[in-house]
Amino acid sequence: MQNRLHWLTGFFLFLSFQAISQSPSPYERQEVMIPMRDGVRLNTVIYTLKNSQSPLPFLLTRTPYGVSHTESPDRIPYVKDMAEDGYIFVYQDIRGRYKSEGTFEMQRMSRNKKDSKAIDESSDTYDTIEWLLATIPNNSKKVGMYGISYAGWTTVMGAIDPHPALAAVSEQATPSDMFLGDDFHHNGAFRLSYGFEYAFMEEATKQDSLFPFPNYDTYEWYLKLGPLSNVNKLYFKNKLPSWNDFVNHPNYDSFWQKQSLITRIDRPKIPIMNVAGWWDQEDFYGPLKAYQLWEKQDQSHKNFLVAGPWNHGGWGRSDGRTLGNIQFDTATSVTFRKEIQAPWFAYHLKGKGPGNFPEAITFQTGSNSWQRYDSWPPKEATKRNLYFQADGKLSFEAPKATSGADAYLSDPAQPVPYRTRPIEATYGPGSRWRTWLTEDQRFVHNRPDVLSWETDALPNDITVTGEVWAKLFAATTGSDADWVVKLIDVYPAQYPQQPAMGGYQLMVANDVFRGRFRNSFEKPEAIEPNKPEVYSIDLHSINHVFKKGHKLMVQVQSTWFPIIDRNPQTFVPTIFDAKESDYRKATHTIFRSVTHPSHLEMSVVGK
Ligand code: PG9
Repeated sequence: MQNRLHWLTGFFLFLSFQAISQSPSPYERQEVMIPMRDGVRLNTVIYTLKNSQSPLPFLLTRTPYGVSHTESPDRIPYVKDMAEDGYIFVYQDIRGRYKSEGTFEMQRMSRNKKDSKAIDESSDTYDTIEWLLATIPNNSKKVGMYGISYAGWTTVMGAIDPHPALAAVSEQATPSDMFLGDDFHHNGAFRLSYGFEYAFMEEATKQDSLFPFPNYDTYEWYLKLGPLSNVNKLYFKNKLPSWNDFVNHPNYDSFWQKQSLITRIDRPKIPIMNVAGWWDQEDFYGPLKAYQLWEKQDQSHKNFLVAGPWNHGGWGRSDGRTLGNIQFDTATSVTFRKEIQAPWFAYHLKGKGPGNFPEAITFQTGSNSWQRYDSWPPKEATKRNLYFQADGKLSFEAPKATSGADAYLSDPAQPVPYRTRPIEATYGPGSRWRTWLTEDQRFVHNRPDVLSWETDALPNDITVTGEVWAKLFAATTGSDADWVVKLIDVYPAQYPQQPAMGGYQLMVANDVFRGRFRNSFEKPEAIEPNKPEVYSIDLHSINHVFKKGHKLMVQVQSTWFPIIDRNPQTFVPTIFDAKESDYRKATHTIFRSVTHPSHLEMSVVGK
């Protein structure tokens, strides 16, 4: 991530930071090859403090995105507060990437522990730490590890089987489960544009490379691509292992289960700070899930959560005052870096500071304030149901009518774009990928294939802190369907604080569910046409105040393209083998009656 921060959006920030930082760096750089137990050597950049009086702990980050260009840590906004405290900073190319030897394998984690020469990211972390302790002079024999996304995941790999010197970690935006909620699928729905472009970026060559789209608007390109089988036929030719894995594992089989942190995480053995961004466009499910999994077995208060109003890795980049069009009134990323991240490592690695970290620190959007909690979600939250009603209304009262439904025609040939077109390549020039979750949803509101329900203007604030679930009672004329549910904060039409935000539709929770998996993610089943079924869809946790005068809105749609591949709406054993003729229009019905009361279940604090 460090490199991608640099290479992509972070590049200019780094440059501008350098411009104001003229004084010579107190850090000294070396680049070395560190041997692993099987003889493979990993390229590693090490920054040591030139005139350190006392032994210093290490801060290690391991990434697939290239480390050779990494600036001195006192010049990188993400870590400069820690650099001021003094550490030995270590950046490593993981196996098979950039200047490291060996072969890259996406999320390599399953070594046979009985074989002393077997390797994975956990053993590579262990061997790196062993080498650092023995080789780098003036070290305090303590190590911390941190990183965003892939480097968050390598941090988890360090923590599940920790070297004895690993004293504290901060995983930030780790993926937890690539079938259920992170980069490659959500609830079984395949994240087409991300999966396709990321597999190419990491596996076509040893260094990151972008797929050469002929079109600027990739919406058009993906639509013309047709059935997914065309990817290998026309472009990848079975050469990219991750794409082949997507094709060969269309269900939640042992391939995904073995890789999931759900089957890996047990008791937290060292202090862990999990960090999530409310509008993380890549791995939002991951850090919340990792926190929850560790928390279940946390008897000695080692596991912590921080969440803020950020996109993927936003806490490491900008000052965090805004995201897209949304303002937070305060520099949330600076607060994280200075007042949370730096003190966390200073306490655990250097014994500095009081160390009284609350269980959870989360930024509450809407009220724009940091909140501290001694449990997450907070115990005082109560469940309230927000029901779909006739005439596009939403209310906290259950429907009384014995019948009632709304319907729409969903056409895979005209899918709803997930963000405003042109949809630039995910990491391509000018890409607005990083802020799409904050985009004004009016761009699809009133499309005939997007249904909306909304409350009246709120007489009082409503605070939702904790989980949001959709319980959708729905039927289709087809035999498979996707259900996308979005919870939206509708700003008042007149909004003097920021006039351009008048009437804005801000998504605060969302997800997609692939209907074939309603009974089991392992065994997909066709949907019986026209039969109402209930779909429970995890819209994840939020901490948001819907302010007085705003409205709550729910939108439901069945395409979200091309981030989600098109569901043929005709059941086929695997969508990766679907034929052009399997993709058919279908009418979907959302029920709102006494017997089929579609609603959102929300964790509400206060009245
Ligand atoms: N979201 C990216 C990723 C992490 C892990 C596996 C695959 C992709 C990332 O930003 O690193």
